[in-house]
Amino acid sequence: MRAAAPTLPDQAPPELVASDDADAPAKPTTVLLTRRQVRQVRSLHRSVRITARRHRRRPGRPALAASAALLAAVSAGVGGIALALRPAPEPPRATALDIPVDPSSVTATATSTQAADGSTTYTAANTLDGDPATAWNSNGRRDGKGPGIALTYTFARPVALRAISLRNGYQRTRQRPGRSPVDLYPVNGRVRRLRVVTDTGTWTWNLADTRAQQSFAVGAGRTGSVRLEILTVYSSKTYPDVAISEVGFTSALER
Ligand SMILES: [Ca+2]
Repeated sequence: MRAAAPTLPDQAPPELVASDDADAPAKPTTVLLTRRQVRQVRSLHRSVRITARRHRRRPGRPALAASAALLAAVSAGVGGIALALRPAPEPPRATALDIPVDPSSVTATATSTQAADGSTTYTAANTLDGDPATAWNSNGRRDGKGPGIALTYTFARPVALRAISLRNGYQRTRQRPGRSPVDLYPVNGRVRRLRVVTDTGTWTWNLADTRAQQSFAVGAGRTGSVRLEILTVYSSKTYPDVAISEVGFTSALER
């Protein structure tokens, strides 16, 4: 009996067909191959064609089984390459599982604090109120321009700390009747470099001289507190105090 010569499939193998909906009609998709992978596919196709020609010249030989096996190998090879080239699934966004630490569950203290000026306070708690126009100010006249001064934030319960955010300087414009407004950002010092100390380690955080919020990814594990030790500052030419308007924390969501 003369066996039919094997033929290459007219359509792309199922592995090369993509569809978002399993029930929807499949649509061919484009697969990008490296030169090496192109050579592999061509070599496989060449082997099939040679086997098919031999089979036609010598009908009845058990070459059909071998050809079918080669066809399967081609499909598997192409499919394997397609699978290898399929974009890797995106890793889960770690940030989606991160949540802000409730500022009301954090207490802040500082080793140096400027005394209140009337109703205007400069305590470390001002960095947790969500208002950039209120700030912690050090007592620069007594304690120097900043290096060695530290802020400590203690959590009601230890948190799996992921990131710290900070708004540098005193981001308030002082308005007084009959006087020109005074931008208090440049006339107070700003933090340039911090040492971040948690229950699990110590890091150095270099900050920019900007009013924009800055973030520091810690990945520090569980900690009951964060200590921000000032190493260097952007000095002001007016007041010797250093200021921070806001500090926030992000922790991993814990079930
Ligand atoms: Ca504030």
